[in-house]
Amino acid sequence: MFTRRTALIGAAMIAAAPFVVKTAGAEEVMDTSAAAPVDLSSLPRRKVKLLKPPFVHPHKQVATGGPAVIEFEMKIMEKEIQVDEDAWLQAMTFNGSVPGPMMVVHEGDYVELTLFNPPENMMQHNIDFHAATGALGGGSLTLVNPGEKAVLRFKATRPGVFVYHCAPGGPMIPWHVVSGMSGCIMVLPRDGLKDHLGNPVSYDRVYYIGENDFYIPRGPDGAYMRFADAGESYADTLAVMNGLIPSHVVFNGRVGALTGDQALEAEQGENVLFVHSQANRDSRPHLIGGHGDLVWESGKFNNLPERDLETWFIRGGSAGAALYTFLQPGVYAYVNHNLIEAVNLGATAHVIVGGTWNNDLMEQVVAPVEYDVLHEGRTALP
Ligand SMILES: [Cu+2]
Repeated sequence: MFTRRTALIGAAMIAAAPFVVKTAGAEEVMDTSAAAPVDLSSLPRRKVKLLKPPFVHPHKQVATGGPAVIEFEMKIMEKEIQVDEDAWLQAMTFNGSVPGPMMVVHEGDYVELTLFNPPENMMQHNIDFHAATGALGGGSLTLVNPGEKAVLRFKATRPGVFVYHCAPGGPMIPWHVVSGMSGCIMVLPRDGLKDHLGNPVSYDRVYYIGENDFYIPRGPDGAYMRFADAGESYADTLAVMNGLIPSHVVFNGRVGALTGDQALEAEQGENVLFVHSQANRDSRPHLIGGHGDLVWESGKFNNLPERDLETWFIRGGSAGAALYTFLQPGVYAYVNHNLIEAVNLGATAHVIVGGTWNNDLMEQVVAPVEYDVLHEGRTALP
């Protein structure tokens, strides 16, 4: 039932970190060639092009017709990314972005992913879908060396938002994940989302926020170290990783990825679905000045959503979803409410909401003004 497969790693990698070869080389691969074939030839097939987060490919919220086979393609790219003004990471990515793109299907659909590991890469990769059943979430059927591709099909049987990530074995697993190899899939109920009473709800926009903890080492001069490739970065990065104190905690791959010109947008009155994933570490999203009207904190749509949350909890290795109707215009900060991580380490996004201010919900009755300290200061309470 199990066979073993040897890792293929570039010569530079071997020279830089010979121990990596040993740990990655003994990954168990499942042989399913004796299983009875399944005939899906009667099902319609749809090919979907994935978008770079925070955007999500066009999709129907309520399925029309029966289950289909939804075809996706992803290319694994090992490349350096800039994480902050003074920090770079030898990243490993699905489709070139951190996080990888979000996929959307409906319960009962089949997800068929072609995973490419281009020859210019140095390392073996795979994909573990938390939404899938069996074979390490697909990880043991998709282990691809540089220059190889694999096609995995799984049936999306459970509705919710789920993490996917690379898991090529041993210490490669956490390293690849904190190097950027994670993303999210949303499996919608066929009849769409429901509120706490079972009434249908829909969203006008959906944004995918993937949170990452990075562990970038500092050199003797105190500056962040920059490396020629991932292999060269491994030993120093591992030392920081094992201290469990991230150098950066960011949304969508870098400090400021979702602020300024790249801030999220919405209009007053719109329902916005925020899907938030963290493949490695706990998080606690909070929308400053707003709420989670309906929150699937654990991200699984067969559970009733919680209402009116101020902050919600994303367990490391999971995704959650929060639906909010924006009632006031302005700039909202969407943060990890560990405020050190939000402000000092990077986990802040902005949502710019257009519309007309409602003084009934909030009014600045007196704008900041100097007061008469001698007079008012004496009469004011206490
Ligand atoms: Cu990988």
